[in-house]
Amino acid sequence: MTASDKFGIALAVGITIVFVAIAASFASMGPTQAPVSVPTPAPVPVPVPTPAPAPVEEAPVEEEPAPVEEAPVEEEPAPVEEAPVEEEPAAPSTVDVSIPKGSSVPGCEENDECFIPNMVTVSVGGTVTWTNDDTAAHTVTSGTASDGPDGVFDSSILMSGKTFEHTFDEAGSYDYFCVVHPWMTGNVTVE
Ligand SMILES: [Cu+2]
Repeated sequence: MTASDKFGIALAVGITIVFVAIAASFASMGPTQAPVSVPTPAPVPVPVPTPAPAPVEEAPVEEEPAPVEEAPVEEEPAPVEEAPVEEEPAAPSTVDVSIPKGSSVPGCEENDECFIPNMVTVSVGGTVTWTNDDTAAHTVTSGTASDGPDGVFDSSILMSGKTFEHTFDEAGSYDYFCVVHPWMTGNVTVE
């Protein structure tokens, strides 16, 4: 072994020792706190709030006015045509009355048939004509059997087949009778 060999070994040993010593010193220092590089989180992109779109102001819907319901026009009822007042037929201006057969015997008064018709109506100014159709004589005398003749008209004795007439110029009710047969009564209404 040469001197240079020895030197080489010695150098190697020495280097080794140095390394060991360094290693030991490192070991004694404890685990080196390796700076942990904390990964900073990538910045979360803050979402930029998009400005809410301004609310479109809705054009106020013009409310269509409710259709005014037209009040149904009440139809005026057609004026009721007044029924023409039935004009009472004007009283006749002439009336005939018969003095029937058998009226000289009581009984005709039960059916108001001593004068036929026993009640008549004539217009003012109208005329009533009595005809004696009986075989007996009679009278047509205004008034009543109970109160007697009133003087308005009187045929006096009217023989069979004869006639008597009287014109009434004033409205009113005229009773008459036969003075011979007081049960014979009649009436003339003038209007
Ligand atoms: Cu008579």
